[in-house]
Amino acid sequence: MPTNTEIELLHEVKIKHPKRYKVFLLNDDYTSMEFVIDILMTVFHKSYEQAQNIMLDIHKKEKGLCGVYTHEIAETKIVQVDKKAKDNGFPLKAVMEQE
Ligand code: TYC
Repeated sequence: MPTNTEIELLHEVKIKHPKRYKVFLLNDDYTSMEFVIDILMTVFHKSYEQAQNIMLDIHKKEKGLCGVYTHEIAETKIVQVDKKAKDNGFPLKAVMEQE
């Protein structure tokens, strides 16, 4: 008689993990540092200190990782950044990349 574990193995229980997407903010010359910090805290739920570090990283290296999400959540973050930036007259952009 096979054990339960063996039966489970025979049935090959497969869990489908959703693909994950990295969301980055891009550097530009016009968006204020304060605004980027605000975006990182409100949209990406970073602490003030984390937000400051990520913002400075982007400022120096052209883009910075803000978080990793499922496709739908990553897309929502990008739309939120777009709307807030537009409302405040900044050209700030976010992009996503499959992990
Ligand atoms: N480079 C901008 C400045 O000097 C600041 C900035 C940082 C803009 C990060 C966008 O994603 C960004 N005001």
